[in-house]
Amino acid sequence: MGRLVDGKWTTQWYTPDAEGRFVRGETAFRDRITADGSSGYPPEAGRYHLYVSYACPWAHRTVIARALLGLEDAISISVVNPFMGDDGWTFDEAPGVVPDPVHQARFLWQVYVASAADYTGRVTVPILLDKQSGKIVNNESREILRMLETMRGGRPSLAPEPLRAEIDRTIDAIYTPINNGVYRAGFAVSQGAYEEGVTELFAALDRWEEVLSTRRYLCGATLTEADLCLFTTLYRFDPVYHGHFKCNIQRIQDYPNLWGFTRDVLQTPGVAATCRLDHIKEHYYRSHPTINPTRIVPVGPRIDYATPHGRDALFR
Ligand SMILES: N[C@@H](CCC(=O)N[C@@H](CS)C(=O)NCC(=O)O)C(=O)O
Repeated sequence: MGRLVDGKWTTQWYTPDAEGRFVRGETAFRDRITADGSSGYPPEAGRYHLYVSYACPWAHRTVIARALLGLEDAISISVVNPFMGDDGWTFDEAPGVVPDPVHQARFLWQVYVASAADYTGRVTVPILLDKQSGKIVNNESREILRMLETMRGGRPSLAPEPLRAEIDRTIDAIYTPINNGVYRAGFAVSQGAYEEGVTELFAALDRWEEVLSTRRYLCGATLTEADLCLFTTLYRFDPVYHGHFKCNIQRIQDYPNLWGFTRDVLQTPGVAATCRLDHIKEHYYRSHPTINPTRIVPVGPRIDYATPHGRDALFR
């Protein structure tokens, strides 16, 4: 999938390795907003723009952080159409799509090319862009999360200093088996690669289920970036990864603690408004013809996310 436009870019879902494993590429734009502005990017309200997809778990992390850190007025946002076809992400009109006010792009690749004329590579969300120069600052969700932290007003931190090392270790620990694990299972093109991905995924879910039986959040009593990183994968799990990516050893709803945790984060004020299951289902089921050639989007499953989680009382 993907194509060359004026020799400027290519995008491909993935190039499997010799054993059929999904291999995720490195992100290209890695500048930083720093508190002292020494990077050339000071934490200035009104200066930065976020490009996201509501469907994408990586982008979703940054949308939640923007809401919880009170940055909705300070950082503007554009939302792509959930369907990703041969042209990659677009701003084609649909419910929930927010067009690009900076470059008036129709295709997301145009934002990359406007930033680096010779850019070739994957065209991904999220993107944090500097409106002053029109250039992409960074397109790695985890780094964007930490940058939003420097712009935080009076809201509670999602990466408090004393917990930072543990937050970083936790984000590292869940990345390969869980966040990327669902893709390693779903995009595998050999039985062996799929089984490797799905087995590691469920072994990790079992492990974190245990951890979450002893503490409310991954790093203790405080909601942190690490929880957002886990949440955006768990939220998509039963409606999409379980069926579409064949991650079906069991559901998240079958894990009392992971399921309670999912509802706990979702019911945190500000989070539900960032969650769009319609974009999520539309994106995955319609955009991967090798996995779902009919592009039919399933109607179910019916899931009650509003059930009280009780985790506040449990870990008081
Ligand atoms: N490492 C990146 C991954 C971002 C990513 O892979 N985003 C997906 C959407 S879920 C995307 O835009 N894919 C388009 C493509 O690969 O062509 C991050 O965490 O920000």
